[in-house]
Amino acid sequence: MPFGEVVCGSPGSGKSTYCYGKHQLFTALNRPIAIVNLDPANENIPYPCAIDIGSLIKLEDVMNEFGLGPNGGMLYCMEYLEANHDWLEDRLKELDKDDYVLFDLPGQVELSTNHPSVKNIIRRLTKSGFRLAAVHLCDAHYVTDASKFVSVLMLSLRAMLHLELPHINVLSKIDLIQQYGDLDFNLDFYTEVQDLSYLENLLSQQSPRYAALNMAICSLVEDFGLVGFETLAVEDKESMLHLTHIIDKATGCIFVPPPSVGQPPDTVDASNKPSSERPNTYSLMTSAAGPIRGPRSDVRDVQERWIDAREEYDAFEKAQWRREGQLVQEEAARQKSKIRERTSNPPGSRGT
Ligand SMILES: Nc1nc2c(ncn2[C@@H]2O[C@H](COP(=O)(O)OP(=O)(O)O)[C@@H](O)[C@H]2O)c(=O)[nH]1
Ligand SMILES: [Mg+2]
Repeated sequence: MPFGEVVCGSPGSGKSTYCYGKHQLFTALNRPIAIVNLDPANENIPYPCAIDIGSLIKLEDVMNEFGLGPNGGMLYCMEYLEANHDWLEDRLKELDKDDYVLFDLPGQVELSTNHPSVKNIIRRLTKSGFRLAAVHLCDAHYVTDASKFVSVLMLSLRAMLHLELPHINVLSKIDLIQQYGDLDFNLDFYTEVQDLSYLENLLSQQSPRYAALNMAICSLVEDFGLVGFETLAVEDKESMLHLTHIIDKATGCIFVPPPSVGQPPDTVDASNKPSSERPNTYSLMTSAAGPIRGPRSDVRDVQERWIDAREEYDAFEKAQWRREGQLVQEEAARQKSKIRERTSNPPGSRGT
């Protein structure tokens, strides 16, 4: 049963960068991963692409042939993909059965809020056995303005209701949020979406004419009780790990590391390695279902890292990297001198 993610969000919200980050993380974790680019407008794709919609249809050809603009052309491409679902299914069958599959979607908002093609494609994938979660990226700078935050809430709710998947909303580029000025509330106010009535003053200052309408939207969002946000800074390993854990929990995915060489597949690692070096396969269920812990698992940690004490953390991390670099250089120098010693003094040379 293949697991995966449908990565959606407005243009520039960081979808392709996230897919690349996830590819790097999974490769480091020895988790097999494949990325499917479904965005025909994606130029200079940063990640290794297992399947590319560009080999089925090109946005430029559609625009030239039908005289469409980029938006109309994009919708045509997605309708074409829907009509040629066999193409996608055949390519997906060629992937490794253990691959975790990321679908990098185009940024056109209507695709995840009202246009039916993406929804129909997802429905067919789900029917064919995919266990998917929607990961909806929203640029974190929108939370620095109350009325923009209301738009993001509406957009997120709409995408949740439209895509009908386990859904994780994410405030992306959280590492840049400090650049946009002080937040009116702590970050947890925006991620937990608990009591939006606090926005009333700000909304009536910013757009007095529509304050009542904005508040009605807020209470609608609150009534559904569905919208909440995770945060993401794609270059922060802890942030990526935390988000991965949340998504795995949403899809029910538990990654069982492959057994050591020589063991039959699907068995636990029974090698003689010390337990600290072996995957803890016996308690996988317990740890997967347990509470999520880790350095960025609490939004207050995220606030401290990226807002309250960003400079101090940056300086600390820089010093750590420098130290790690030094250690690597020292180790390389040590190895080099060992090799030099061995070549100038080969074993057995003493006796001759
Ligand atoms: N600082 C920072 N920049 C990011 C992050 N994620 C994406 N970006 C930048 O945002 C821009 C748009 O990203 P891209 O992945 O192309 O967005 P897409 O249109 O949603 O695929 C690029 O310049 C990325 O480098 C992040 O977590 N932190
Ligand atoms: Mg992209």
